[in-house]
Amino acid sequence: MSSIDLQALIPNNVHLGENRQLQRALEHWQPAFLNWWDEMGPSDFKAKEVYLRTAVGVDASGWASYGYTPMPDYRWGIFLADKEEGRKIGFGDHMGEEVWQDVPGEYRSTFRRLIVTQGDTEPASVEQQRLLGHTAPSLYDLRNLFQVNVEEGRHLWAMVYLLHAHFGRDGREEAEELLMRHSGDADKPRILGTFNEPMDNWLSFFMFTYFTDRDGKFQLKSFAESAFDPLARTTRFMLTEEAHHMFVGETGVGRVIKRTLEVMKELDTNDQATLRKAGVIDLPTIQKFMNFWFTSSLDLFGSEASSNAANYFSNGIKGRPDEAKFADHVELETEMSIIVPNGQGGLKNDTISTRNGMNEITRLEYVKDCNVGVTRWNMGIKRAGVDFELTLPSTRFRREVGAWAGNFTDPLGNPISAAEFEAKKDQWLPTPADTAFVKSLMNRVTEPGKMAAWIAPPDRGINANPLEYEYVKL
Ligand code: BYC
Repeated sequence: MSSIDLQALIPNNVHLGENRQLQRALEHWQPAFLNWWDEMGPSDFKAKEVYLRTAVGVDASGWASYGYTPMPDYRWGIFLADKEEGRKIGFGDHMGEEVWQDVPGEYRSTFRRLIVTQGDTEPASVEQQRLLGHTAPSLYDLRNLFQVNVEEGRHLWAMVYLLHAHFGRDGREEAEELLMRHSGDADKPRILGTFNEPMDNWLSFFMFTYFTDRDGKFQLKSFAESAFDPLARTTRFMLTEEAHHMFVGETGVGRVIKRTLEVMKELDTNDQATLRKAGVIDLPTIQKFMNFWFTSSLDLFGSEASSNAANYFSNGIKGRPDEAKFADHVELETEMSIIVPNGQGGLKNDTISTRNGMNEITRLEYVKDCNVGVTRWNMGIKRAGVDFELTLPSTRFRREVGAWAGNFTDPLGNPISAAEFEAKKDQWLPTPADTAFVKSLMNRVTEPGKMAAWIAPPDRGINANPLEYEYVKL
């Protein structure tokens, strides 16, 4: 197992102390990061002690320690999963060759672009969530928000380490730029669409951590297959932390639904106005928020047919999530079918090479994974005896990237006219009034163990602590 230097200015298991130049470069970037955290991170909670999990190693059995820390003192470190001796490239044209410990010159700009894109999403999400602390429904949720935030900060460190260690001066410049673009900024926005969406309520936060963090899971899984071993090792460890973020999303949405079902039962109604008046979020509104964040996250996988994606796969840059479970790891002459607009208001099947379809293959795996939680939420609804089912919309619905961008469909994926979409979109997507209503419920609850009225308590506390634990000392 790799040795861990926790005492260093930058905790790490990459022997940073043995590479003075790299250490100096990263120590130079560190104050810029802290400055960014100060200006763009969670607002107004700097001095507060938060019960946080900190990565202190990469051993599956004991990689984290828990304790009170003010967020600016969080030990953001560089942790790579242990090296797998003799690891070979598992897919594409270089299949079976030794993995690379450095970036081959011919793939340098591609790797740089992908690492920058991945890195860009991490601080972007912290910026999006910056103000949510003011309206947290409980101390438990407030702590989870901050846990997610500090870990996204660490994921930025993970990408910045690769940029500094393997991309020389260009990499250092990109690392600086990662702190200059900002979510929603008119002049210098974040790279990918979803990360510029405003997030001003906790229902959106839970949907984001369920759907958008799950894109993170699948992109990281693709990188975990990479022939560039430091990228594979970095992302493998990031996945360990990522699981908690999706847990926050799944249980968060589940608790919102649970509370709504309780009030539906109490009042014996499914009338939207009555439920809203009673201070809970009606199920059709939850469906609309789900439609929004799911479809936005679908765009993050890129175009259905992408020569970029084919090149990533052929060259060993980015594999499919869990590549080992596919039968053919080269896909040299294989083909697959995708559904695209037929140019006359309908749809048709197109045959493309499997390599060109890598984004779509990953997206479909993602959709399957999204459905697991939806099924669990529906079981709760069914158990409560309520006749309502949440459903993921079609991957053709409301797309802004790929074959369906600029084409309109209903949530089932049936092509419709722009006029029909315009006329019906308020039934399918959150309206300004829906968002205003959800926002109106967002009042801060700070008493340990207490919950806002629109959300049920979680089943258990954090790290075997009771729910009444003081997760943030305000
Ligand atoms: N918005 O050939 P295509 C996470 C661009 S989330 C705007 O299909 P490609 C996290 C694309 O860049 C995971 N632009 O693209 C979650 C390309 O631009 P250029 C983040 C978009 O390259 C929560 C052009 O459209 N990680 O970790 O096959 C909290 C042509 O498209 C979008 C990654 O994304 C979009 N949605 O695939 C915190 C992994 N989609 O080059 C963190 C790194 C596409 O023509 N990124 N474009 O200017 C990649 O692997 C790929 O860039 C993509 C797209 C999968 C995003």
